[in-house]
Amino acid sequence: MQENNTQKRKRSLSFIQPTSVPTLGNYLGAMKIWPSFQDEYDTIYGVADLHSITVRQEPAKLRQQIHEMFAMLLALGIDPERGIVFIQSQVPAHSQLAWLLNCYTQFGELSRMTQFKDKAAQHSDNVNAGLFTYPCLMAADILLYQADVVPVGADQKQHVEICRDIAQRFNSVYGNVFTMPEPSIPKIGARVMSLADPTKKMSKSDPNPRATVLLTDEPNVIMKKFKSAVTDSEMSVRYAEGKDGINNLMTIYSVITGYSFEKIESDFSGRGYGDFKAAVGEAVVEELRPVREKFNRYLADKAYLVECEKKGAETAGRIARRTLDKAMKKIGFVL
Ligand code: AQP
Repeated sequence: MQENNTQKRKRSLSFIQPTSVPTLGNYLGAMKIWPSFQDEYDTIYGVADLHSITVRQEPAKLRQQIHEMFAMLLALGIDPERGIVFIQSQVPAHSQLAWLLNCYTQFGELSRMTQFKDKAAQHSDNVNAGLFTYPCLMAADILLYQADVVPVGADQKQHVEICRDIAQRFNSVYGNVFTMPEPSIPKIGARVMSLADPTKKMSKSDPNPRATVLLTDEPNVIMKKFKSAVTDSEMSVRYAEGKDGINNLMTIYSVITGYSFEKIESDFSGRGYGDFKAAVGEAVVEELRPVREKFNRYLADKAYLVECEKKGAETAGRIARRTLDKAMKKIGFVL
């Protein structure tokens, strides 16, 4: 990461919560393309561990999942020598700016967030303030680094939009403090659905193991999950309204192989769902094989992981501190 390069490249930033091993949804909707951003942008990738405690986490498991998510980012091809990769909670400026931004965000705008409504319904026994103000912390994550582009899946588009509204409001009072970020959402694969209920998005915290494919699943497990994926009784591989299960499998197959829906329909015309599910399963197994192997290697080298985590937090911390100081001075704090 060149902090002071004269030919300034645009900055891209994305985070992922260490709430479990990432799913095929996280991968196809966001993570698959993250390494390619390193060619064109200054990149920042983060393990969003502060976000993950909006839902109760078991301490030892959370600690392990944070290291695992960091190892997964490296396994995907994110290179700590080319960009910044770090753990969010190791940079205190995230929590500090989040508090400031809370005071520039309206209750009404937060109440409209779909993710808040969904998660509040899912965890009705723990509708905490953090779940409600989650978008302010996410806005802090983005704005601290003056990110130009934020590659995300479709479910996070609303959060990038509220981040823009908060930045705009702050800038209109204090001048140009924050860069306005743009979301970057893939054309296909932006919303991968659950294999057990294809009307619901695939989520890593889904308690039903048959709903998700995890990036660390062994080939036989992946094949089994695809064989039992919920489809319909029509037995015809075609993309159409009301065929949520098949549409989802076609989307997954298309993103991985690069085949158009027309080609998939013609290749599987007159063949049963069994053949198609097996083909999708095999394509996913081959796509994820190198990721799983590299992940296991990085995870085994704890000393290297911790060294990269520390270095990432130091570099991120320097950039974040500059933005935080600027925002605090503008508000009127004494630094
Ligand atoms: N089903 C999905 N299809 C496409 N993209 C998805 N993303 C998540 N689910 C899908 C994208 O993955 C990135 C990282 O997500 P996150 O961990 O920051 O939060 P999330 O969106 O809440 O993801 P999960 O898997 O649903 O996590 P839990 O279960 O913990 O809430 C984001 O860019 C997201 O858009």
